[in-house]
Amino acid sequence: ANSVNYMDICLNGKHQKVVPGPEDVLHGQCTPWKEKSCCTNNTSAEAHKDQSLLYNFNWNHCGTMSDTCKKHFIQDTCFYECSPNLGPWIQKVDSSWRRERILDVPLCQEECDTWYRDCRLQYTCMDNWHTGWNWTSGTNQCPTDKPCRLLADVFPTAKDFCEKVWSNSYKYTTMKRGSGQCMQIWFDVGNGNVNPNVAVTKYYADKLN
Ligand code: FOL
Repeated sequence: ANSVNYMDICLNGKHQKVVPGPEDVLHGQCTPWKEKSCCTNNTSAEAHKDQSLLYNFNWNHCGTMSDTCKKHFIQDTCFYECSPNLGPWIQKVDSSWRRERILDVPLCQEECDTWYRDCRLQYTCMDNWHTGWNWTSGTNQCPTDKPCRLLADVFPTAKDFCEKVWSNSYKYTTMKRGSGQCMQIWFDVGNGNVNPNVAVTKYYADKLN
């Protein structure tokens, strides 16, 4: 019954709406959230740009990131900005750019494993992409004492990558897509499919009560 407290909530972040609701159009990979969304169409469009205005974050900080890898980061951005199903994992934070964060969202194993598989041969200089960059140019650049390395060397395992890249937004799990107990950043809606994360949020919200 009290699970309602955790359902249909938007993160109090930099770009999220105050209350989730339908959007006539969401761009590209963010379209699965259009029925009930915490992101606007403008945010969804920015999420697909290399130099997006969301955080001025540059995926290409160690050379051009492959499209195969980048599509997972775009999907993560859609999930982070658009999902109304993050209630059980929202925590207050004292930060310059957001009032709340997500912590330990249980990510389905395949979601993390395919993301890591598609990115492991890309390059990065940082094991936490939230902090420590050189922003003097207006976008994130590697600090001089942090050389570009193979992502698989910076993050030796898929678990290491998914958990550390956004400072523990995600928790790696061995639960499978469709189990109802882990979150998917990738899913299809339409053809009778509903957002699978609604049931996951309900499951954890009920447990918290
Ligand atoms: N995806 C997920 N899943 N979780 C997230 O928390 C998340 N966050 C972002 C994007 N996708 C996400 C936002 N990313 C800075 C860097 C990255 C970023 C937002 C902001 C940034 O300005 N970093 C500064 C420190 C700022 C501060 O903490 O005051 C730096 O020093 O690099």
